[in-house]
Amino acid sequence: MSISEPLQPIRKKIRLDSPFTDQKPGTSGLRKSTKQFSEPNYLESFIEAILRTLPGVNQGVLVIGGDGRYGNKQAIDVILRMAAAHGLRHAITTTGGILSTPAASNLIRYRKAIGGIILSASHNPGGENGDFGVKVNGANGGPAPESFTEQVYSCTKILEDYAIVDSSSISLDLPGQYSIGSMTIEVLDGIEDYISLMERLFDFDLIRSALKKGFPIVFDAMHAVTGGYATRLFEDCLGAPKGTVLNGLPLEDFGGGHPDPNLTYAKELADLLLNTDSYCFGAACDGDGDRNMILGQGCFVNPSDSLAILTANAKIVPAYSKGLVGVARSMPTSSAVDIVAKDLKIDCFETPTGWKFFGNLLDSDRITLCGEESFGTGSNHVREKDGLWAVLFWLQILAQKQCTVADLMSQHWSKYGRHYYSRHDYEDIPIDVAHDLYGRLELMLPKLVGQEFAGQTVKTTDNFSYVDPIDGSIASNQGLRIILDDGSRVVVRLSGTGTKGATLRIYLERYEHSNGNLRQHSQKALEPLIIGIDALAEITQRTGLERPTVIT
Ligand code: G16
Repeated sequence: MSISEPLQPIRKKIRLDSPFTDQKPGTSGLRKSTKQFSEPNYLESFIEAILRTLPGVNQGVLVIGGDGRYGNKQAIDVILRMAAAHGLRHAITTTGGILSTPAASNLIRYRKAIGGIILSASHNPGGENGDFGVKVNGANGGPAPESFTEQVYSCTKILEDYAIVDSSSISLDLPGQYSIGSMTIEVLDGIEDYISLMERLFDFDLIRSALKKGFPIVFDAMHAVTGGYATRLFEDCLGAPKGTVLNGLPLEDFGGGHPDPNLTYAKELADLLLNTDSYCFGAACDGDGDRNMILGQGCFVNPSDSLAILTANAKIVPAYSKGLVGVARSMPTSSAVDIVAKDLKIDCFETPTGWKFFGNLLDSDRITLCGEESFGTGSNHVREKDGLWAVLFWLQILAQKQCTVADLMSQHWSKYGRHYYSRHDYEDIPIDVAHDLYGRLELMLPKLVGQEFAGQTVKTTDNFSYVDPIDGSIASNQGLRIILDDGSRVVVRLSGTGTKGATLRIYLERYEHSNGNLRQHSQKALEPLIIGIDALAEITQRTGLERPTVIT
């Protein structure tokens, strides 16, 4: 079916006063409350700035999709009509407008699009009272670099109008071909291509036979974007029983939940694995499908350890059987992977927080795998972190080694030692309180060197900055680090992705050698650091919070 109407772009005046003045130019898009996005001209203004800034718009191909949250379909309708008004040749979107972030990255790459617009506020809650977001990915399939988002931001400050075509909405119910004026639109099944990619990377036969032999798994889609993907992958392709995927129906408000796969927000899954013996393996992904949490029976895998374990066992996976060229982790991620990289004699890079910093390293073939402590793991197969890819990677290793998650972790620690690790988040604290706390601690840093902290001596302190080894760009003010004599460290950062107040993140790490005590509870092992940073930065006193909002 085709909607043939004369293309009459109309220019609509923008009446909002500087709508994006509080946008953080460092993020690869815009994340705000749904209410804010519903204001007249708000979404349109931001899309206009993107379409004026993105290279290749005239006659280009654009991928558009989202995580299914409230506002997803309406936003796709607006973006398609604006894309037509800006002279795009072809737009690709998906049935129901559902497209996970890694699947979008894949589509952009293999359809040679100029980029993609992904409608998601990631792991933030959705619905009318939740959050909405617009992310922009470039032609390499990865999050747009800071230089691009800064240009978009500058453009939003001078916008006076936006261009849109007045046409009726196209249906996203079934795959099909449409057109608006001279722009063609393809609505495709957003799941198929992604599954084909996974089939090329992993040995599905091996995983299928391991599951068949009696290795019960469970996956929590958290009523978010991965529901359809996971059902097709685990239940249809890999033969796991029906019901393996929990909360598999994508809902506009994620069923009222917070689609962030951690022990607090994926509690239903955590209870199944940690407090019952029903399953050998459990996993969850976030709102847009790029994050993952891995659990074994009675055991939680912290994401820093997960990256180290995938690196150490990568040759098991067909796609990485020839070995890895290098790995990278974000600065606050524990150095568990560094030790493995050293053992494998491959490079290990330390980048600032945010997936976009891996882009140049991946594009220039300096790394194969990368990850962040915030439940993000990925490889050079796309340019985003990829939740279901990480789950398949784990299943492939377990199928090959025929062991449990807990056994694999123990074997890993007894070879490499254990990096006790935890992140404490203090959410929704007043912005001025957070900035005062951070600023005060930063001023104190130089004086701490040589002083006692948490029973050790402070070796170095700094505010992390990064020089990109490929293009020389500099990212400074990326987090305060206190590094102790025994290699333990505390990192303090302010989140760049929250939408309510400020979020203070405290990252704690302590290394225990392979012949040390590897069986402690993390919070116990990290206690001196936890007490030390609370006293030093006056966290409880200044925030009024007795304990962190989320501990992972
Ligand atoms: C948080 C995490 C980062 C992650 C970012 C975006 O940022 O700490 O590691 O890269 O979210 O994640 P997503 O793409 O899943 O939204 P911040 O600044 O809040 O710490």
